[in-house]
Amino acid sequence: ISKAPDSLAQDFVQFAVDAGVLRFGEFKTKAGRMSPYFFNAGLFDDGARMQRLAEFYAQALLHSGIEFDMIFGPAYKGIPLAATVAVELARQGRNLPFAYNRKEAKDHGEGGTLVGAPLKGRVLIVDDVMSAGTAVRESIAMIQAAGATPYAVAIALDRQEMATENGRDVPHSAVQYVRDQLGLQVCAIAKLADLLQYLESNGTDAMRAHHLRVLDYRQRYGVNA
Ligand code: OMP
Repeated sequence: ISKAPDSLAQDFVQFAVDAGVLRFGEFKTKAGRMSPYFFNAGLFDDGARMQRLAEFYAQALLHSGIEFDMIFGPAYKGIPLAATVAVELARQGRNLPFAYNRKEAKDHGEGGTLVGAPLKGRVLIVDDVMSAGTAVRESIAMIQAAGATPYAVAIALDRQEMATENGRDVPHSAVQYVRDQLGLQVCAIAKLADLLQYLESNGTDAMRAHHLRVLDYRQRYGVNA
């Protein structure tokens, strides 16, 4: 059963809220912004949730129509994501190689920083959230150094907010930068717009209050996307 991208995104937001992965309150982001919401993918922390998460990635990728030859998971958070998405795609009849990196190079045993299948062809990077895009840039460099093609990025949530360069806000998001300047295709299961739609249509007073705060935040830091 495949769902329209819109309802997939709404289901995903609901799933993330239920799992306590998407929270509302006051949070400081990596860029130093006070955000009324935070998405902590590390809290998808049991087998059933991981499985469901991988299904969402696979479903979003299928809808996107993006073609790729293998999967890469950047350390650390991308590693279980790449592995479980590869398992889910195989379950759906698309068995593809996957690889990941270590943060520190090993000087014994197999050596090197890359583990898994050799990097080649069109590589899909699987990560959780892209904020400034720092992590993605590192993955791109690793893939290029191995002679493969950084081709696409799959993330769970696109915050659709201004990236920062040298501590200053720039008028585009990291996702837009990766797509428009670096030429990679980007697939997000959900984005800020989906979160706003969820909060608006939820109907409870608490969610309506969160909706207003997230709207304010978008007013201040959001990009047109
Ligand atoms: P970049 O590597 O700069 O793109 O930032 C990704 C990081 O943003 C993640 O690894 C988190 O530390 C952080 N983050 C979230 O995980 N969820 C959010 O909702 C917001 C952030 C953030 O700090 O911007």
